[in-house]
Amino acid sequence: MEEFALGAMFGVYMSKQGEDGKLSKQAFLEMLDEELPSFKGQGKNTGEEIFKGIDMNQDGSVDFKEFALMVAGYACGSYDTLQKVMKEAQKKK
Ligand SMILES: [Ca+2]
Repeated sequence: MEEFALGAMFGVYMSKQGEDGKLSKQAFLEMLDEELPSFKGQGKNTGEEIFKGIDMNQDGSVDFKEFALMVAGYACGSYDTLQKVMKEAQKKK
């Protein structure tokens, strides 16, 4: 999937359920199921686990920065890569 498409997707789900430019956990899980089944399907990671990995500041929602990091990880092709990307991002904070 193109990264641009992922960005557009974020906008759609954000307007649907998010608030203040964030995706709620519920909206995020819905998006995973509907748009990115392969993201979950390729590993043993559940949507819950992926959400926890992505919600860096642990506020219970995914903001655009967190989403962008997910896209970067997704573009690299695997959840393992994504976890590395997230860890690096956290170190830099
Ligand atoms: Ca967050």
